[in-house]
Amino acid sequence: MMVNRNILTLDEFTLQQLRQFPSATGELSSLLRDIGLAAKRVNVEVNKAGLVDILGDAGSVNVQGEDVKKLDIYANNQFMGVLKHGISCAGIGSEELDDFVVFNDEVSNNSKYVVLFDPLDGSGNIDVNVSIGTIFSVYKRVSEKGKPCTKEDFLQPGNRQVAAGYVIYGSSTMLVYATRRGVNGFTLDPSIGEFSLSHPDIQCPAEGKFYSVNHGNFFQYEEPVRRYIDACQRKTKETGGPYTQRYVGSMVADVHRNLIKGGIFMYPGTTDKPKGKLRLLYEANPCAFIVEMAGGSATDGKQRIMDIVPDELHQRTPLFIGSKLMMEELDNYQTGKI
Ligand code: AHM
Ligand code: MG
Repeated sequence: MMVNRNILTLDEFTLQQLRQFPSATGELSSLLRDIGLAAKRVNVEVNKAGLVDILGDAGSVNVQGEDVKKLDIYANNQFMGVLKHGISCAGIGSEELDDFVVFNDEVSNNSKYVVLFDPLDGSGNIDVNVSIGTIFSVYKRVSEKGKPCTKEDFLQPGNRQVAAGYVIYGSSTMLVYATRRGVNGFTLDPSIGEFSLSHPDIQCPAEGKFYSVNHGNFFQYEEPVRRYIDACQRKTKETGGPYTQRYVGSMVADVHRNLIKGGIFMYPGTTDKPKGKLRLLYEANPCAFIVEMAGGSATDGKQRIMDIVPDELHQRTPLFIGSKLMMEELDNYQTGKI
């Protein structure tokens, strides 16, 4: 059977989009190409993680107080490296780095964007061969061009994102990428080493049957969340169910399933950690942008995730995200309507 080679690659797709806007500078396309390259390099290492001595603790502890695996560091350096050497990015913020990194060279100081990323999310799953991911968020800088970027460029609310995406290193490797023009998914075709458009114009179903939450924390959740989870378990055919509980423990994988099939993902605050575990700037915001652009929604239980004005690079937030109607039902619990 002849392989269909008419499917657009990521580069072809972004170039095609660019052709529709002759005034665009191409910086965003170039940035995406850089990210795609880093993702391919990380993918190669993730695939052989069980084989080589890259697996295991690197012996250091990251700024969140968690053990750093060697692959986290490798991924962080790859993403930072391509962005630094590219022409579109003035600086980055990363889960693995204490502070923002301002590239501060002539080209970077004239670049349009800053990028925030979690280089390898769900890294607790590396050792057991379960999907992990990279999440990224792109902002147009607000500081003066020609000068080094500043903290204000990074601490913008999520509603100012110009693009966001994630890469899943799973049964196949995928890059899902959103701009205000829509959400598109590309699957890595290993035979040509390119991300190829496999999921054009992704729309999140308004309703689904999946709910994803860590049940182990159930008794630490606030009452409205517990009542909603209880309702999920009681769904019948008549009330849109039955629901299925699915929780990978890699947010990218859980959010991706629910984006494609319809569902809701929750990481609520707990009594121990009222702000939950997930980070606003490079986990919640990019996923919120992608899911909203596909027709879903995302909140922290009180307000829209993307309206939160951040004050700190590593700040955490509770996260509820997914299909529109499921989020509305949850909201009814959280606002006391049910
Ligand atoms: P990480 O950034 O340290 O990998 O943590 C984030 C991950 C998410 O991918 C996932 O949804 C969550 O942690 C799972 O946490 P828990 O095991 O507490 O349910
Ligand atoms: Mg993470």
